[in-house]
Amino acid sequence: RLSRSLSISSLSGLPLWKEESLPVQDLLLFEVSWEVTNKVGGIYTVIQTKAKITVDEWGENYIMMGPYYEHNFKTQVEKCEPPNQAIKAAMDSLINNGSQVHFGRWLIEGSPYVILFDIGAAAWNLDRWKGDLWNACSIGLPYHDREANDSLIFGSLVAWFFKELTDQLQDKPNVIAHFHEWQAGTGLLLSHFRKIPLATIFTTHATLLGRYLCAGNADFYNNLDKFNIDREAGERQIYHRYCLERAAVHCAHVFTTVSQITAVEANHMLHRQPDVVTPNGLNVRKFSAMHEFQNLHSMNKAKIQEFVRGHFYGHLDFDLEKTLFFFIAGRYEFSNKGADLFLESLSRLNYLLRVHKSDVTVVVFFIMPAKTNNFNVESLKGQAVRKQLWDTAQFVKEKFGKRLYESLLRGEIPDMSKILDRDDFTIMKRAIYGTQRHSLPPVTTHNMLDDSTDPILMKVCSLLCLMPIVFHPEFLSSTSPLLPMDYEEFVRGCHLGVFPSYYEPWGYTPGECTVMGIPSVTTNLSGFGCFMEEHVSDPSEYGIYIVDRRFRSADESCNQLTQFMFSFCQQSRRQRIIQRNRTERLSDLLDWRYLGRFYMYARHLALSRSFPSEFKMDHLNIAPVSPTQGFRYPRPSSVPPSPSASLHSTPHHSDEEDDDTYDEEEEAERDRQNIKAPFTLGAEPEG
Ligand code: G6P
Ligand code: 1S3
Repeated sequence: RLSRSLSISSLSGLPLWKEESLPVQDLLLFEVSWEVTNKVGGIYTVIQTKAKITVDEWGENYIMMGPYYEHNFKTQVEKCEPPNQAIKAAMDSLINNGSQVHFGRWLIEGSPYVILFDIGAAAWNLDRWKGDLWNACSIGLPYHDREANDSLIFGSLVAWFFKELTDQLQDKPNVIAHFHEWQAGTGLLLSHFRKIPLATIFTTHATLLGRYLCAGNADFYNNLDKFNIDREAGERQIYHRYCLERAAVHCAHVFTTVSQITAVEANHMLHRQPDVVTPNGLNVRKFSAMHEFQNLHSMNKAKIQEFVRGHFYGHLDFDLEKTLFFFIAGRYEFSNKGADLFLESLSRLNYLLRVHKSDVTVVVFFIMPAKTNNFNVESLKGQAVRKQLWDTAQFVKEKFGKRLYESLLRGEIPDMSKILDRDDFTIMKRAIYGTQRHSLPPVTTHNMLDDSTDPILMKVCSLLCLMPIVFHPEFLSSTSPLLPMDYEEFVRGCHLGVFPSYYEPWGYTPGECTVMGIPSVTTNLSGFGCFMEEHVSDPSEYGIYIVDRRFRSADESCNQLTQFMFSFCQQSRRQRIIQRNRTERLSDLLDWRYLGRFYMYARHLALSRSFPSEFKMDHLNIAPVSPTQGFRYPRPSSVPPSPSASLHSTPHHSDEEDDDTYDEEEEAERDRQNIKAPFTLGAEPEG
């Protein structure tokens, strides 16, 4: 059955899974996360992008669970009745006992069912539920920790729901419950102690202690085995959260994490080796613009150029045709996300560009949400000034065109020096005078609440020379009056995403760049970077630059990043176009249709451990999978073989690419033929 379910992707030769090999009609699959319909960080992307393939496999037997927020529900969910009587009865039981539970279809691709629990409406149970938690596993939660208390309310409602549901079902069908991250883990914990018959999976997307220790500038990876983890958690006042996380990890039938590097971390911080690594994928169809993606780059770059014209008005002493746009984006964790390293490298890059008298300008965007009270006047004014210049140009152009036309109708070539009159010149001069500026363009686009202590601003101030920087401390939106683009459009319009993270269990940002054909920088401390190192022979040739932050000093990493960016600036337009084509070719590797297999394996394993008499791994015809196994993209065939190419640790393109006969499609086809054996999952693909 498994081998029938394999199909080969026409794009890269990767095997894609079409169907689940489990008897899904006899099962219910629940996925529980604080980020279902509720965007907080990267887990939202995991759940949202994976929905489509999971619905394709599980149909109506797949249900997500999350917290209810009225605004999210109204804007993202279509209310409906549960299709399953047992689910309805379980929900009714909670509702009849004073809780509020909502059911509907989440309006994302795949339209999965969601059950959302109202945390506020159940808060009156908190003290009782704290007692239950204590009695179950001796974990006490302090009064002031709102997040932990919410997690307990959510978990108690989820466990209660599962109790009611499984009482109704009486083991038919069996239930798999997949919990993400510690906030959802309480539900797993309570279900375990109440002996509710579930096959449970717990996925950690980052360990609590790892995140805290790295943000505190600890030399984390060199001391993984040396930390006194209980003491570290206590000193950071997160001991109770840490206990919830560790208990959930140990109660789960199957424990998974998103990358190999986080698996090592989890082993030290949580004292359990993950059973499966479940790398994060993307719903690639959403991003894949086929051959249009180069055009999309051009169109969106033009929008960014417009913004830059306005933002830097009065100081536009650079050529936008020779300007590259670099950006960093994500949760605002200054050192964890590598914003510190990026800024330092930008300063060094600026120096190199000047020394080499480069005519390239780099404009750098920081898209990291911080506390603000709206856009600042100076930024808005910049766009207004640009708009006024545009309107003036249009007005004069209209007049000019009309006079020229009339003159031609009369059979005359007009006297160009007279075709515009004094008024026209006055209007134009006034418009130009209006662009005079006595101050420098602002670094931030918003009024920041903590500007005096903001780490990006402080670092910018401390650097002697820097290229133009725009700090946009809010997520992007196509309805913004300042930069009206959504994130995807923005990424497509940029040239390079730079994500030199120190703590990054996976890291979606470079992956999103990849599927949109935009080169990016990542590190060998990010799950994504390690995954690419493993599955792509020469990632930099495909536009994935991996900074070594593991085995080099901070200064050396900074120089390496500077060198990557400097070499990128030296590429010709043609080389950039070719590199974007190559980057986009890696998309299949990040597709859930390919990576979803690891989730499948985790489910199989959980069933075999929780219901061993019904589900045996050998009967399921499934063998352990390891991300270290199998698939590898070859070096692009037009790149010369070692040793000459080994001199280039940075973007390199052969002479062939400067030859007009060079054909990218041909190269892609040649590379497809060279691709190495794929992952195997118990069965070999048929033909
Ligand atoms: C795309 C478009 C080309 C354009 C190029 C600019 O490839 O299809 O028409 O010339 O982008 O690339 P650049 O790297 O200079 O933004
Ligand atoms: C986490 O979100 P973050 O940005 O706080 O989970 C993401 C999804 O698994 C992961 O990509 C990221 O590295 C983690 O850090």
